[in-house]
Amino acid sequence: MQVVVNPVLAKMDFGSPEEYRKRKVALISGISGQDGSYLCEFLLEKGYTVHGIIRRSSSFNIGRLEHLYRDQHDSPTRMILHYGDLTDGTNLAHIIANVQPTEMYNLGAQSHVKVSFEMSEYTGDVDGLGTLRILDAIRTAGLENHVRFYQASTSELYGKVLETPQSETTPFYPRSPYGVAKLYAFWITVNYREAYGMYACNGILFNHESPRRGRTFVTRKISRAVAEIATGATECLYLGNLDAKRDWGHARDYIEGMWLMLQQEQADDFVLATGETHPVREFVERAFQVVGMTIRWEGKDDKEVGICIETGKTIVRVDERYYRPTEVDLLHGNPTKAQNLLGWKRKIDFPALVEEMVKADLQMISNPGVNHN
Ligand code: NDP
Ligand code: GDR
Repeated sequence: MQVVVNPVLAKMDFGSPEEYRKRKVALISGISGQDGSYLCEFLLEKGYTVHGIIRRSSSFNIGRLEHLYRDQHDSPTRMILHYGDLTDGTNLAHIIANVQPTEMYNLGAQSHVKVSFEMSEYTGDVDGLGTLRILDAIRTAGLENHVRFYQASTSELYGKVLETPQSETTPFYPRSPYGVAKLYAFWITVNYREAYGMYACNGILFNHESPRRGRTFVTRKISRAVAEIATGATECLYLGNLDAKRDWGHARDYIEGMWLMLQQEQADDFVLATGETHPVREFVERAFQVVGMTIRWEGKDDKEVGICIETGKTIVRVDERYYRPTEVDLLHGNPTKAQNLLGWKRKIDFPALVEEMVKADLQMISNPGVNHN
C-alpha cells in the first residue's frame, strides 16, 4: 500500500537524479560562519556553483567571505548570496525552489552552547525547527529524490558521559537547549530519510576550530587573548571551566568529511573526530608556549589562577560567569566508521591547530588589515 502523505506537493520533472546531480549546485545555510566559509571555498575549488543564505544585518556580516565575494554586476561569480533565515519557512521554500540545489548543507544555527541557556526558545526554533523547515522546503519543491542533504549534527548530542570514546552507537543525553534542539534536528533528518527516501545525512562533528572561529568560543578566546597579552594589549585572560575536555580538530579537515558524506551510494550518519581529547587548561598552556610563556597553576576551582613563570604576572583567572548550568565534561570521539567508509582522516593535529590560531591572531593584531572574521 502506498501512503500519500502530502498530495499538494509540486511534481515537476527534474530528470533522473543522476542527470540532475551533474549540475553541481550547492546551497549552504550558515555560509557566513566558520564552517560555511571554508565549505564555500572547498566547493568552489571543486567546480560547484555555491549559493549561500545570509541574514540581513545592519552591519556588514560576511567578513569571512569577503575574499570570495565579487559584486555580481561587475564580474560573474559562482558564489551567489540570498537573504534568508531559518525561522522563515516561506523564504526557505522560495530559495530552494529557485536554486534547485544538488547538495544542501544545513550549517546555519545559533551555535553557542552557553548562549542557548539564555536564548533557549530561539535556539530551539532555529536549530531544531529550522532543520524541519529546510527538509519540508525540499519536499515542497518536489526535490526530495534529487537533493542530497547534510545536517550539522554535533557531539553535544552525547552530553552527559555514558561511554567513551563516543561513536555512532553511543546513546544521546544532551545537556543544553542547544543540544536538545540539535537532537530534534538529528532525528527529523533520520525520519525524513526513512519516511520519504531522502538522501539525508547527519555529520556528528566534534569540536573543530580555526583562525575563523568566533571569538566567544573558548579556543579563539584563548588564542586572541594570548596574542594580546604577548603584545601588551591586555593583561589577563578570564575563563570558566578549565577542566572540561574536548576532542578538538581543524575546521578545514571536517569540511571535507561533510562533502564526502554526500558522495556515497547511500545516506548514513557519521562521527568526525580526532580520537584525542584535551582539557581546556592544556589548550591554554600550549597557546602561551607559542609566544614563549610558561604557566604555573595555583589555587583551586574559581580561585585558580595561571601565573607566567617568566614574568611572575597572573595571566589567567577563573570567572564563574563563564560556567554553564549543566556542563559537558568530556568529549572524545571515535571516527572509525568515517575512516573506514569515507576514507576520511584528520590531517592537522592538536599542536599545529593551537599554533596556527595563535599565530593568526598575532598577525591580526600587528596588521589590522588582515581579517580572519
Ligand atoms: P558559526 O556560529 O560560526 O556559524 C553559524 C552560521 O549560522 C552563521 O553563518 C550564522 O549567520 C548562521 N545563522 C545563525 N542563526 C541563523 C538563522 N536564524 N538563520 C540563518 N542562519 C543563521 O558556526 P560553525 O560554523 O562553527 O558551525 C556550523 C554548524 O555546525 C552549526 O550548525 C553548528 O551548530 C554545527 N557544529 C559546529 C561544530 C564546531 O565545532 N564548530 C561542531 C559540531 C556542530 P551570522 O553570520 O549572520 O551570525
Ligand atoms: P562547546 O564550545 O560548548 O564545546 O560547543 P566552547 O568553545 O564554547 O566551550 C568548550 C568548553 O570550554 C569551556 N570553557 C569556556 N567556553 C567558552 N565559550 N568561554 C569560556 O570562557 C570558557 N571557559 C571554559 C566550556 O565550559 C566548554 O566546556 C562548540 C560549538 O561550536 C557547538 O556549536 C558545537 O556543536 C560543539 O562545539 C561541538
